[in-house]
Amino acid sequence: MTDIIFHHYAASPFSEKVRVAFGIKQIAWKSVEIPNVMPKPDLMPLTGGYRKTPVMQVGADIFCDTQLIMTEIERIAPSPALLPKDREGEVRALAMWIDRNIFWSAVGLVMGQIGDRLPDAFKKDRSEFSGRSFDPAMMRAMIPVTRDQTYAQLSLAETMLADGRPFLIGREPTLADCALYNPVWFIRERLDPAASPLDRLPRIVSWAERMKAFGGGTRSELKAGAALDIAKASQPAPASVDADDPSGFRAGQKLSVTPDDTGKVPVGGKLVGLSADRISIARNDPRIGDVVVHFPRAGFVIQPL
Ligand SMILES: N[C@@H](CCC(=O)N[C@@H](CS)C(=O)NCC(=O)O)C(=O)O
Repeated sequence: MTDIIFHHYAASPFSEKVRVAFGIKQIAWKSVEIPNVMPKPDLMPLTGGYRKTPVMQVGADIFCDTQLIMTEIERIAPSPALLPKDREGEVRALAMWIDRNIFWSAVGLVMGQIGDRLPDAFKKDRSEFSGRSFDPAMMRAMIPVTRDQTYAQLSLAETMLADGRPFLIGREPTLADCALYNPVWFIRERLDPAASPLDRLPRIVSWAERMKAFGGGTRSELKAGAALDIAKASQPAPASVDADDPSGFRAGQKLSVTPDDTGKVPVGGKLVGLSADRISIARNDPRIGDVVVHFPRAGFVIQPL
């Protein structure tokens, strides 16, 4: 198996969603630390412009967004399953709700409390990233709202645990647990392990302790330059385009792919892979040669170039 190379930084909650999956599956992986703000000069040759954190690399295949990174990890290391075959749609839908709703309430809550202590470079970067001014005073004023929203949404997860099950949908952890660990970990790390509203959600707190106990798998450090050398020395894996896809896009067509929410930087290339789940585009970079960049379909806008 070609090594998993994970581009991330310690304080990134979406990275923690993946690191805990490495822990559950007891996977060995190589860690490349990336900056938490732009510029990211050693990441751009790989992604072609996608700037979010994390990114996963396997040789010359680059996987963007944890939605896709998690399904790819499941393919590489199927056991223990985070996407149980009979419940895959359900856990992926739960993960989507958590990523797109609970996460943002939790970020608002945390930033409302620590935003004014963050460096100006971070505030400027996150204003560009989100398309909205990163305004600590406004976020502080919004704490009652963000705390309410975090409480109301986490209460749904607390209800799921009410019958004594150890994990969200049953006896074993799934992708849904990894997704929920992202905002809960963020609140616990940046505020306090029992910060409000977690102090009202005892089942979530015990569940978070169970998740923490999985650790983060077997990590070894890799220099960013070495990851680029690996991409250069590798060939992308074959991919295929579904000729029946409702978009009508054809193999070889030039397209751009852009996240629909934050960090909206288009990545251009030639279509080499298309399914309901993912879009894969081939690009060439002067430093590393041919790579294929893979994105999920949900939450990404595809446009012909
Ligand atoms: N939908 C993305 C969200 C990733 C995301 O928003 N990550 C944050 C860090 S946790 C980010 O990219 N922040 C800006 C940055 O790191 O440059 C995913 O699932 O990977």
